[in-house]
Amino acid sequence: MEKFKDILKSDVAIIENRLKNIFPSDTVYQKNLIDSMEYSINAGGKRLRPVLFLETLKLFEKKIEDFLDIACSIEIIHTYSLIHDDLPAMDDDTLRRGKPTNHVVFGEGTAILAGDGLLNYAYELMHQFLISDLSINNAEAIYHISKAAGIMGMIGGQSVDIESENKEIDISTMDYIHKNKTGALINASIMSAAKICNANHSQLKALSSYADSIGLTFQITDDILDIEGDQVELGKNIGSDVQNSKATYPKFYGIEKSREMALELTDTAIKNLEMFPENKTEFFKELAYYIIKRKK
Ligand code: GRG
Repeated sequence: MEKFKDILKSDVAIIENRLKNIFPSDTVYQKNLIDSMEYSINAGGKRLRPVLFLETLKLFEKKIEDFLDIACSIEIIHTYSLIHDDLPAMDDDTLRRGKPTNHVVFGEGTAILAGDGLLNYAYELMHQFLISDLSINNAEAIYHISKAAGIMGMIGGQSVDIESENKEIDISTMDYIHKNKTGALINASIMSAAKICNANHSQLKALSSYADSIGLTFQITDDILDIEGDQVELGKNIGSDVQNSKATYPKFYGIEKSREMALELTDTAIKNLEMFPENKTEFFKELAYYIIKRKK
């Protein structure tokens, strides 16, 4: 569907345009730090999470321009997590978004601070937004994002992930890791926008289930791409899951069963859209297919 690609391209352009000038420019002493933050933020990436946020706003007919800094904050939090995930103390990766990782270019100390700087700046931006447009819905949206990024979400999942390296873990531990490490921020990208739009209980439930289904599909696809993807197209090294003895879906279920699971999850995601007008959910449907078919 050409329309899907056009919408995606236009959303990404809007997000990247704002990201280009999002950090303070009047810095002297922190210049190297800001350079390292900008290096990773402007390195590309699919911008999946802020796109989900903007498209959910559109689903409820909200003006996306008013909420761009929240969309960018989600991408900034995601980018910090990638920088820290690539560090020698974690996955020790040298390639990300088709470029040498942050610590390879700027050194480990600066890369740690770039991640810290990005995370804190996202909260500055979100609170600046809240001060300018104070409402319970906006506060709830920011709470959702903060919780998803924290110990009850992404950091919680990541901590169990690194503790599980080289250990035999059960399926429910693996599910916990991925639901939180990858799924939580994807879920919050949709749910925070739905909160801003005052979505009702059944709409929230359907959107959360859609988000969880595409989030898990995203992870399963990621695991499969780490085995059979193309390093150049992916922009990151492959084989790192085996190298780091990670618990992955193909490791537990085999590749074919993992593919079947991803297909079933995609069906579930799409079923959850049925309660919304069909002409408004075309993008979300196509996005679910894009995630399962993605090569990068
Ligand atoms: C360090 C707190 C902390 C968390 C790290 C995001 C993450 C948690 C780890 C990344 C490791 C990984 C490969 C996870 C699987 C799925 C995933 C989140 C991939 C990266 O996200 P993409 O594909 O990246 O959306 P781009 O570059 O397109 O934004």
